[in-house]
Formats: sequence, structure tokens, C-alpha cells
Amino acid sequence: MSRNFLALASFLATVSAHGHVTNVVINGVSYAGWDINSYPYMAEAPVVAAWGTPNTGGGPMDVSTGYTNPDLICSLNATNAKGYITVAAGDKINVQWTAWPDTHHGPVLDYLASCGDSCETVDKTTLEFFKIDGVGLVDNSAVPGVWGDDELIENNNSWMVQIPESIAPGNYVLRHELIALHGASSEGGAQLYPQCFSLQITGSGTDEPAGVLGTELYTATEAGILVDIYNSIDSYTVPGPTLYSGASSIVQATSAITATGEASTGGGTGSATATATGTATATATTATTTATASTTTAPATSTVSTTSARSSLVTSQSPSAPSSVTSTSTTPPTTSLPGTSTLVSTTTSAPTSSTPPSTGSAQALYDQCGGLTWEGSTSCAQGATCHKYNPYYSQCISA
Ligand SMILES: [Cu+2]
Repeated sequence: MSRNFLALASFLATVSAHGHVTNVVINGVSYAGWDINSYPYMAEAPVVAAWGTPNTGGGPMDVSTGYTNPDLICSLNATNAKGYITVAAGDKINVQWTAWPDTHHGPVLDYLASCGDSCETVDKTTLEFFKIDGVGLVDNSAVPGVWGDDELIENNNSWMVQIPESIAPGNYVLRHELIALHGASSEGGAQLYPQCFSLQITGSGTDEPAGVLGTELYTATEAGILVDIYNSIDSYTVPGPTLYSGASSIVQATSAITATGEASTGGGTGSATATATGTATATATTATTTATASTTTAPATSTVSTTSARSSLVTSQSPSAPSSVTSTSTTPPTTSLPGTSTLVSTTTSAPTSSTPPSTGSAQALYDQCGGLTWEGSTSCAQGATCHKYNPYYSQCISA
């Protein structure tokens, strides 16, 4: 046991590379993501709304056999989240990442898929995703362009997505994804980084949009996947199915964290039973109207990539004035349960970007950097990135 533990511990210490979602913020309430640095090593990980994955290296999904790998659904060997977050249709979710490498340009996409009775038990291979957000090339004035990913970085490594008001209430998986196109000029070069959260969406919408299986979202040769971003391109078509008509494009902003919430557990549509903290539910509910009111958005399609979108980001985003969501939090959430409320009085808008621990030496270009039995370093020298070819072998390739 101790031997295994040591192996795991050394693995833990060498975790590095791309990034992961640390948490999501809804109306000021922060909910934990899947903590890749500790949860995979626990016999029983904490209950969170994020789907689990052993993808400790944070690397892209294996697409060596095409973009049909079930890992593309919700990340490497993803397992259903044990909890969910209740959110109102129309609410905005701020997905907060660790620092995203600025070499990794590409689109940011968000999808929803209905789970039916329960996202905790649904078979992920049956989930049918419809796209609610897709931001690709924002500014093409200088190669390789400014992309959704770059907006995310500029937005404090976070991304704001709005749950469409028009969709029917129910249990949904939010599939949030970054695509890196730096190697996309050759087939299989586009890197996909999907992560999922389970949501219970409330509201009075009625739409049940048709979706696409996670293993059928993309093809290796479609325009948004096979593309050379180091040659000037006039336009870019965000890959995947067309954008759901009820989706809205919103101005990017960060969300200040004013409280922490815990994922709910148990079934039941409509009633948020077994909520661990009174804080979370109370806040989320009261803030709903404000969030809706603050949606100063211009509808846009997924293929729109104009400079104006970019500038609107810049102007709208002043770090000292966090998004309107914050104002709702001035009403202190009713802390019905003593000790469960972790109210933060100051507005800390920054996602805690964990600096990858640097232990040992980074692997040189073309050296092994991972694999099931690999006990060496999983980080690559500067300019190289650890690419997973299969569960048994990862290699440092040019970033
Ligand atoms: Cu990479």
C-alpha cells in the first residue's frame, strides 16, 4: 500500500501541463470542480457536481483513432458526478480554470445534454449534446489570431456561459470544452479538453433541443478541426453541431466569489433536496433576477468572429468592478446552518490558479512523459507538451 502511495505521491508532485476547471461560480456562489491534484488519489473523493477523471496530467483527449473516443464525452475515463448544482435557466455560470497556456489557441465551447432522471446514473454514451456557446476566432488581424481561449485567459482564466432561458427544466450535463489548434494543421492535431458538470436546471422553458452524441460531435477533417491557424484565415467555423437557436452570446466577465456552495445529492426533479448548505441554495435563488437583468447581450452566432466582440470584452472587463453578479451578494445569504457558510467579505475574483508543482526535471522533446506504469516526470521542457498517445504512453512533442 505504501509503495503504491509513494508512486502516487510522486505522480502527484509532477502533475503539470495544460489546466483544469477549478470551480464554477453561479451568482457569486462557488462550487468545487474535480480537483485533479487530489481526488484521483482518494478512495472516496468528495461529492462535487464535476464529473470525475483520472486525467492527472491534464492532457488532451486521445484522438489517434479519430474524434470518436468516449473520452471526448466528459474527459478521460470520465465518471458521473455524484452531485449536482441547481441553477435557473437564464443564469450565468463562470467556469474558472487554472492558467491556460497561451500557446493553445482555439475555440471555447459549451454544450448541454439532458440526463433524464438522473445525471448521477445516466450512461454517458447516451448523452446527446446541444451547443449553447461557441466562440472561435475573435480577431484575425494578426496570425495566429485572437481566439476564444485567449479571451478566457484575459478574463482571468475564466469563461462565462449562460444557461438558455428557453430550455425545459430538468437534469443536464454541462459539457465545457477548450480546443487547442496549434497543431491542427495536420489531421488529429486539434486537441480537445472537455470537462463536465451536472446541473439541475429550473425554469419554465419548454425547449428540448435535439443533440448529438459526445462521440459524434466532431470529425477529423471538418473545417473547425483541421485548420492551419499559422496561415492567415478570413474566417473560422466553430466545429460541432450548429448552435441552439435559444443560445445567447454574452459579454465575458468574471464572477466574484461571495460564498461557497456544495453540490446537492439525491434525485428528484424540481426539488433541491438534500442540499448540503443552506447558503448555496438561498443565494442562488435570490440572485436569479439580477443575473437575468444584467444580461446585456447581443445575440450572435457561433461563427461570428469580429473585432467588436473582442473590444467589448476589453471594455466590459474591469478587474476592479466584478460582474454584476457581485451586487446581489451584498445581501448576505441566509446562513441557516451554522458553520457551513464560508462567506468571503472581499471580492476575490481570481480563480486560484494553482502553479504546477515543479519537481524533478522536465522531460526532453520526444521523451516519454506518461503512461499507466510510468513513474518518471510528466512534465515536458519548455516548448514541448506532453501528448498522450494511449493509456500506456505519452510523449513530449512540440507545443
Ligand atoms: Cu497542449
